[in-house]
Amino acid sequence: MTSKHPELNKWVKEMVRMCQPDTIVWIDGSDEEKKRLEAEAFKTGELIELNQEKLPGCVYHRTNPSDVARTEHLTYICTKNKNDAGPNNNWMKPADAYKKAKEIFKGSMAGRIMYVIPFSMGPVGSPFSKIGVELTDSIYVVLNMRIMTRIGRDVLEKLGKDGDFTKGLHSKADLDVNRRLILHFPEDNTIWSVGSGYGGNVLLGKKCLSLRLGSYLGRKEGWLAEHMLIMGIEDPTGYIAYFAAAFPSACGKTNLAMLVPPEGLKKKGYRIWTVGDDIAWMRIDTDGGLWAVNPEAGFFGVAPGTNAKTNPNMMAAIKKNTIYTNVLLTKEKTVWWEGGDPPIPSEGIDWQGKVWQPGTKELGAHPNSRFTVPAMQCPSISNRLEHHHGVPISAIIFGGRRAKLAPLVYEAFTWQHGVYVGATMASERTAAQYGKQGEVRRDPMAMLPFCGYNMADYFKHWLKMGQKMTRTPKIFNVNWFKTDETGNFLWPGFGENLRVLEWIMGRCRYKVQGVETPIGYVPKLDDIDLTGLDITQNDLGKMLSIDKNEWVEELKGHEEFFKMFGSRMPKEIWDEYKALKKKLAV
Ligand code: GTP
Ligand code: SPV
Ligand code: MN
Repeated sequence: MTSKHPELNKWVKEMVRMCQPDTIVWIDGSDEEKKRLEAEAFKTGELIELNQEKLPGCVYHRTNPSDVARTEHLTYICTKNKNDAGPNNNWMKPADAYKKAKEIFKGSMAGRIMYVIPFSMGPVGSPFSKIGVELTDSIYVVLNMRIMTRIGRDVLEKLGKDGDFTKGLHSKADLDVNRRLILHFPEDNTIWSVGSGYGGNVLLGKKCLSLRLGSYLGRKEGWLAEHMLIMGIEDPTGYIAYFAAAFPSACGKTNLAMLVPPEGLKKKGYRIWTVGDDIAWMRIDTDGGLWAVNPEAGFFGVAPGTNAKTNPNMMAAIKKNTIYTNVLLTKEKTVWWEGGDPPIPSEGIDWQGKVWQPGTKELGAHPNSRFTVPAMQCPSISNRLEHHHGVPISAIIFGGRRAKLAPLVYEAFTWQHGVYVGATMASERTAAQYGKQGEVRRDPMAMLPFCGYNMADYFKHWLKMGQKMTRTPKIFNVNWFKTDETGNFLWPGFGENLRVLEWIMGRCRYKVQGVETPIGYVPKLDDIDLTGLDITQNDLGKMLSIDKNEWVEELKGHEEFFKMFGSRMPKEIWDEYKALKKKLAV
């Protein structure tokens, strides 16, 4: 088979010549095809079939132990001009990058099958969707793309003879970390990924297309591609307020997007609708407001810590048709992870393929082990997921892991100040990326690893978007991760976070007042509903307090970060910096 698209056929042919697969298979997206691919992967051991009585339609996969998270140091933006990639990205000249990767791709698929996956980010045919084609030698990738995006025949049909598409090439090659590269060529609408089999490195529709190339396109075309969840909160009158929230990887997007109202707030009758858990594409619609769509069709969520208490909606979703990666495999072919529901299995095989028992020093599941599940299986999924306009955004929420400093919640004074709040985000490093865990690093808008161009221009783009809107969303910052002197979290988090969202919703509807502080508005103690919680107003006061000395110290970090961008940094951001410095001085 080939397609009706001469340019696509020509490109596939060229890539085949380089990678030398034995066979080429065009993916049609059918159920029959899924079964066939699974059967093949069971034979080779690429996948293990799970207990079909307990977990119907579920499969298990282990990645190479040296290949369990995104490798940011091997991820490059390849633009002609180095300054266009900016100090926030690794950069390589396109010609050099192609040459270097070609050496690894050459013959890498010998003895293997090349799968051609046409996929759509966003509903097939929607005016805001983007089409890509991923070539890969991994069945695991095909089956994941099948859940995370819309794939197959309909997409090719939509692409027609001459539609635009992103060219994505992936080969596991030999999975050698020294021969691994994740390359983005925004000027060619092309992605080359080699030497990895881990999610964010190889599901090219996700971080590579929807965020890195997406953000680049967004600036060109006047929209935003963001690392954000999208959720709706319905009040008892039936009114739904939609929020988009950016937290760095493994900092709570999935959990917040599908939270279940806590016992104490239940009688208020709130209902949560999940639109997305990782990526938001946002445009200004004809009403002058900001509207968001989730371009994905599934969730690629962190397993450890997910249980019936922290995330009951996800636990319900992942009972069927789910791909489990790097979790613990039990004797009865079910799965488990640290922080999962009891009982703890008496024995199992860990993420590295070794025998594991309770008390074994090493973890059963890798901290960044994940599940891949169709979004439609989530009980709280919004019917707006398939709607091409998406949902109107009332508030944008930034947040990260900060043991100190950032209060539980505060509201920015204006859009411009909100951009500053997003631009100065920082968070402790998690297992979702290689590097020293726990170290605080600046991660503006949770986009540091995903902004496909110079971040100074990105801040400028955010400022411009604000000017273009006639009705800007309010901007907030939250921190669920503040700790006491002994390192315990002060705030219970998870479902209880609704108490903070309730205040945010009240602010958006001008129903509650805020208390002005140098960094923004915080809630009055009475305005956070603590019903049913073992938290006093005094405790809450601590979570909302602002220590000027700590903030003065923090400002040095802001300055240092902004200076990296030199004269490209927008003046408005420096104005906000100066205004904050002045407020902290009194
Ligand atoms: P990516 O998929 O990597 O982009 O991350 P995400 O932001 O969707 O992360 P996720 O929701 O999966 O968060 C995972 C980690 O955050 C787990 O360890 C959770 O237990 C923890 N977590 C989530 N919400 C909360 C919270 O409200 N409080 C606390 N203390 N931990 C939380
Ligand atoms: C993240 O790391 O932010 C993720 C997982 O959402 S991955 O798709 O691997 O990037
Ligand atoms: Mn993410």
